[in-house]
Amino acid sequence: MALALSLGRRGQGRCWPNPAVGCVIVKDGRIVGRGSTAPGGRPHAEPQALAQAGDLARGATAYVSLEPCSHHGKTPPCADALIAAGVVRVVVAIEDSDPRVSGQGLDRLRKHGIAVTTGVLADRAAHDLAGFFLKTEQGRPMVTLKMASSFDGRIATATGQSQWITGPEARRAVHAMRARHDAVMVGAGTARADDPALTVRGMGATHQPLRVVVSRHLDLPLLGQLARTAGEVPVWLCHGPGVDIERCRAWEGLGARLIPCALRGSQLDPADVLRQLGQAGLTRVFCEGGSALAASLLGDDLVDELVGFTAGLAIGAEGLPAIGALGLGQLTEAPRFDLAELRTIGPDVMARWTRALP
Ligand code: AOF
Ligand code: ZN
Repeated sequence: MALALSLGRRGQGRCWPNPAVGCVIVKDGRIVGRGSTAPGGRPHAEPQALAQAGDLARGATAYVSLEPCSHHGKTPPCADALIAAGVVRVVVAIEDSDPRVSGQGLDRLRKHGIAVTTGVLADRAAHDLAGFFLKTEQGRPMVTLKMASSFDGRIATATGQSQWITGPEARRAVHAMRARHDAVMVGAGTARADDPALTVRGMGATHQPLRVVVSRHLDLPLLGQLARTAGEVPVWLCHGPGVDIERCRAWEGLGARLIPCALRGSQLDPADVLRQLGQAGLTRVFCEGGSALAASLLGDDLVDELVGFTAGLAIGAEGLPAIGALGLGQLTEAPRFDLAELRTIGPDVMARWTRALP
């Protein structure tokens, strides 16, 4: 199952709107087939592993990181494929939350006399597939908030200088993380101040997540890196009502997708932004700031994971804080996360914290 999970993780960022699943077929103690959900979400993991196993699948055990599907979608049900191949035992990490499947895949296997075990490494599967579960259960993608800051939690000097606070090793790790997400997301302030490309670089030929910018007024530079590369790697712009029609046309002309979102007060409603992204199929969003977007997501309890890169550098109170005002009175109101990982990375420290997932 650990192998099935790692095969599944290979698809992270490229299988949306589908979950990135892994499958391993074992016959007489030997691995005879492996599969991962293909880019774009199809074919599913199981038929690929079964194809590799061929006749050896008869009498074999299949380990799958998610309950095999039972619905007739764009591909036939994986449960049927396992039955037809003569698999005698299926071990599953976690049940599917898609209402078209949700227990029916397991029922179907059991009805055909297949021994079914569930819950093997379920916690790890719940973590790996959290984006898919959040999308099907809450209608929004999983959000990871990443910050690269000084020891005192600043992301730039008073003059806006931010390159570079962390070292090349940390920046490389960020690129690897981007590649495992469906989308990289920033607020308009960051898009204007940093003119970021938000692409994955220095990783060889790899998956490019799409770029999402959250901008109430769509006042973004039309000559910047995002605009220049919008034809190559998709750019989605979440904006508010009543934006200038010329700006819309200009961005559409560059190939950007415009996503109208609701306001709450004078700000874009972060819950609606994520709802729209979930409806569009996204399961895993990597938010790279800035301080306003980070505060609005944290304030609404919409962040599932924090990734912090901290440099041994002090910028001082005049620097730009990583997170804008949260308006908290009591410490008990502050969003708290559990430490999941801690390591040094070049001269910096990386910590990952997770929110208790549903
Ligand atoms: C599996 N194995 O590798 C994946 C599954 O739109 P469709 O027809 O491709 O079905 C998508 C649904 O299939 C998705 O919502 C989830 O329930 C399941 N994904 N199932 O047996 C896989 N990726
Ligand atoms: Zn399937």
